[in-house]
Amino acid sequence: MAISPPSERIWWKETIPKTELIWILIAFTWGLVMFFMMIYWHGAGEQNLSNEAYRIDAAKFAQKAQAMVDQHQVREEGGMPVVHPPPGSDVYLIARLWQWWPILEFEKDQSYRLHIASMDWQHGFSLQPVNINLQIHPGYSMVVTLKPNQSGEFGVICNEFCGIGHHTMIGKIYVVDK
Ligand SMILES: [Cu+2]
Repeated sequence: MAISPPSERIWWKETIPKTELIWILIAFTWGLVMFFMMIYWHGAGEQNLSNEAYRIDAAKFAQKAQAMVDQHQVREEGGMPVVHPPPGSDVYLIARLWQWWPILEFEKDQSYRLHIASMDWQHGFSLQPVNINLQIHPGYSMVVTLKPNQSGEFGVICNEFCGIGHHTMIGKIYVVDK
C-alpha cells in the first residue's frame, strides 16, 4: 500500500521491470504522435483554428458588444438578443457567469471577425456539434476569422469549469442561407 514506506529504502535504484518499460515507451510514443497530430489537425481537421489574442479592457469590450447589439439586433429569444451582424464585420461575443451573450446569426459562406472575451473568469468556447474549441482567458480577446460552411443551429457550451452555473452556460449561433 502506498501509505506505508517501500520495503527497500533506496527504492529509486531498483530496476524497472520490462513490461513497465514497454508501457512507458508506448505512452511516450503516443504522446509524441498526438503532439504532431495537433499541428496536422490545424491544417487538415479544420478544428484547431488560427487565432489571435489581444489584451483588452473587459468594460470597453462590453461596450463594443453592446453597440453591436444595439445596431444589429433582429429579434429576441427568451430575453437574449439575437444579432445579425453585416458580413465582414467585427462580431463580439461575451463570456460571463454563466452565459454566452448575445446569440449570433451569421450568413453561410460569409466571412466574419469573431472576438470573444470573458468578463470574469476563464471559460472554454466549444462550438457544437462541429467541435471547435477556444480558451477564453480573462483580460484577453480571442479573435478568429471564420467563414461558416454549413447552415443550421449550433450550440456554444463552456468546457472550462467556471463555477456552480457552469453546466447552464449554453449559447447559440445560427448560420442562415442567404
Ligand atoms: Cu464554464
